[in-house]
Amino acid sequence: YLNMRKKNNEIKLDVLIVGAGFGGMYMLHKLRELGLEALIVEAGDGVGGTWYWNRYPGARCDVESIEYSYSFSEELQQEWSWSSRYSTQSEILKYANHVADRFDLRKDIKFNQRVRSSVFKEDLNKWYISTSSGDNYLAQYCIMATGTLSSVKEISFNGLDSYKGDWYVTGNWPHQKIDFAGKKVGIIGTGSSAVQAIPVIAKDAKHLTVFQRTANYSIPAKNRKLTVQEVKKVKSNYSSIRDEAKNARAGIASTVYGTKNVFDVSDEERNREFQKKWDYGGTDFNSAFMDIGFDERANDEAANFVRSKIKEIVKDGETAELLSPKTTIACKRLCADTDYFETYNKSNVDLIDINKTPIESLTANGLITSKDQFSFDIIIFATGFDAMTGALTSIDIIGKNGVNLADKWKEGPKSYLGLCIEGFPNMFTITGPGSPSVLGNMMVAIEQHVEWIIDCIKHMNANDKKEIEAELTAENEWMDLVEIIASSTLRDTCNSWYVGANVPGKKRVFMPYAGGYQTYREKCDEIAKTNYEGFKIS
Ligand code: N01
Repeated sequence: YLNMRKKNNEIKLDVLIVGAGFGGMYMLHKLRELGLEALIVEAGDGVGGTWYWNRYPGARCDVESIEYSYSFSEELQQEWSWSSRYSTQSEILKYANHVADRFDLRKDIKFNQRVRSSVFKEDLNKWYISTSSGDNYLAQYCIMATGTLSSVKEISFNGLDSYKGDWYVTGNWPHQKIDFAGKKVGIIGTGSSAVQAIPVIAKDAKHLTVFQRTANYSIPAKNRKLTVQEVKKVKSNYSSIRDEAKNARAGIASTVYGTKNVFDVSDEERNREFQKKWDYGGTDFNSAFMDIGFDERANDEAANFVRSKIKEIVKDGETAELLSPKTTIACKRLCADTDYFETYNKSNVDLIDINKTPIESLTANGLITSKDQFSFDIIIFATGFDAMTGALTSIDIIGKNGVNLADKWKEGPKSYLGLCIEGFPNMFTITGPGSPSVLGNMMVAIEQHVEWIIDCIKHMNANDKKEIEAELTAENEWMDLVEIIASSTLRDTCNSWYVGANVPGKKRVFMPYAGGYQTYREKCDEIAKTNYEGFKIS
């Protein structure tokens, strides 16, 4: 079918979507419903995005599976049953594949092709998109469903080439099972990925050495199997769960937000609330009180509670101190773990503070720090992502007047609503910088963006319009608002990937919209209702 439509090695489409993760798949499904010719180009050989690439041991969701799932099809939600409170990567990937099969998506997905460039042809109002396999597409709209944590940070340790052992990156994990039994393993990084991987690897490895730069807050996930009765109850109640999620600050229905400030209550009541959240498990610990994310003294109370838990769990005092984070608790994304701190009580696990003794170089057998030599059979880099912008700036995206997106974003990303970028007409970004995306439930954020884009394209077609572009003033005002909101919180108080501080040379800018998902959605709806205020439509 595609070959028939191919002329001059160029395939004409209404819409080209980049990426077959949850964003791209739903986008394709909705575009088909509109009767448009749409196609996904995907670098991997399967669907699932994040869940396709992040196959490291212990990888799981940190939003409850009931809520981290599509809401758009009643049949889909009735026929699919989640096994656990937080599902494994393999179960989520199975779900992604089920969705692809159920909605017959694969026939419009080109796998094993990476989009290399996307150039806006001003004379045609269309995007000319070229891929690694030599295919070219000409499309009215280009939709970037490229994910927020999908561009793995460059592994740039000295001596990597000389290292003779095996090495793996959590964000691009091999498809075959890695056997750690009897192996000496080193892992660099203690973010969410490492926090999930470390306890699992420590079970099998002969020895595991963890190299930590910054200690991280982690709350026990309290993961468990869901009972048949629970699943049944959820299935009969899905519509109200989804409604609640749509109207919640983080797009999660189950989060219970405290209605008091930390110092409104007695020490006993405060501790009781923290303990309740700790026992419930998962990442909504900070919602125990209203001001944890805003007031440093309040924040310190929450942080002290977690630090005291770490000291209770970890038997060796020095290790416990090293694992106790010194940053504010509302700054980085909280981790949700299963036996993370407990793992440091095992005799085969060591923790190295690389602030004190930095890694100097990898060697043929392992690595050297400023103090010691380590030999490893396997080294794991759990060093994170070029978040929110990396997946987009790694493609040559050329807009009007030959402007490259990477150049436009040198001083930090600019986008209107995290959906459209001035100078780049007819291009949409699903969960782009400037939208809440990573600050809440990605599935809710994805569905909202896809549905907004669909309504926008419908509006364009109904009015016989060919080009839509964000206005510069609207974009600037929006990004100013994103910054103002972030600076009213404690989110910018440490070196997180939210501000790009984890990537050397990246401009420090708080990228997601922190004003709450529900407020954001209302704003997007209002803009659509007022004839797309802030957009030039022609
Ligand atoms: O990445 P990270 P991640 N030398 O950037 C360290 C989502 N996610 O893949 O903090 C030495 O958080 C770095 O140290 P520092 C979730 O949103 C979700 O773990 O920069 N160390 C840090 O310890 C999460 O927030 C789940 O000082 C270096 C670690 O590597 C996001 O993805 C699971 C270094 C990187 O941590 C990213 O998590 C996994 C260097 N050169 C991920 N460079 C769920 O649970 C970096 N580090 C759903």
